[in-house]
Amino acid sequence: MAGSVLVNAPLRVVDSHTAGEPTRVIVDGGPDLGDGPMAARLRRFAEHHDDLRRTAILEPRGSDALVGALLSPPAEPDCATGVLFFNNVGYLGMCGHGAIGLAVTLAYLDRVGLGPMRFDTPVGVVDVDLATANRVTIENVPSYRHRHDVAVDVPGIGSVRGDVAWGGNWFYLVDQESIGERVPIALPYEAELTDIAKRIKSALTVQGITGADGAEIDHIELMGPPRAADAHGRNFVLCPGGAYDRSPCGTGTSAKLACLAAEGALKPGEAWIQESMIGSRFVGRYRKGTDGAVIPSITGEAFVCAETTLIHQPGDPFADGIA
Ligand code: PYC
Repeated sequence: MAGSVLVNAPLRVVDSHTAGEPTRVIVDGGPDLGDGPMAARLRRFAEHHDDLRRTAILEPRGSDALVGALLSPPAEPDCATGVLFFNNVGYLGMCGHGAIGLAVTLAYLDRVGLGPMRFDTPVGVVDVDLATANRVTIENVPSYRHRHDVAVDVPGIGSVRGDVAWGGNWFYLVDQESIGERVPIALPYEAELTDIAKRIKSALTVQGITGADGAEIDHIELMGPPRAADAHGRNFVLCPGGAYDRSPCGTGTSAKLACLAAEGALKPGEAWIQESMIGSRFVGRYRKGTDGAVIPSITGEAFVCAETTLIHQPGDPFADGIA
């Protein structure tokens, strides 16, 4: 039945943006997903409560750029909360901008104080340090370059070369120099950049190029030169549902750090200032992990921008979102 998820249980949400990219945290309401590991809870959420994802994220209550965060008691006892991230087409293992937004939201609600805390996610525990009400550093899950200099034949573009890397999600990272004509990474070129990234994504699928164990590469990251003199790179990240990340993408910056480390192009502890498509920025650093992985840390700012109760009026044909 349309709108069933909201009929008896309105959802209280707090919206924030991290470097321009929105996060919606469900702060009251939501299903009981049991007490297993976060990855099992994510599967249960996807299998039995996808209507909640659609209602909270899709238009008319949400938008394609929005990432949702459902809180769940942590499976790891030293964590402040467990969290499941989702978007307009499905679910994310981790979300860097979302974790920064979540820390700022929990502080806004007085559920946590400044200082260190940990979040339990389906792909591992993330350390979080809330330096001020808005400035956060996350230490992400171990990240690594899976394959280097992988060629993909892209219809309408030609041969493109890039790295496949894990930063909490799977990325194909392309230095724009490897694409003949370089489209500036800037808002007026959103349509062209989206088209290029979508073509690359389809070509990866058709040509069977994946992450480890056949995992789908669901994020495409185009890298170009920075605008600001003190920055090191600017990116355009195509998210799984077709929207571009307004922030420099926390998991995408983690994947980039893993590639820089593998290349010997950035030392442990050195800062990498990553600009986004809209000019917002994250500061990335890494320390060495085990088995060739790096442990990235990402610093950025988030701001709470709305407190809302999502409701359903009887007869609303789009209470479950416009799919
Ligand atoms: O910041 O990791 C991130 C992210 C993933 C998708 C959108 N943002």
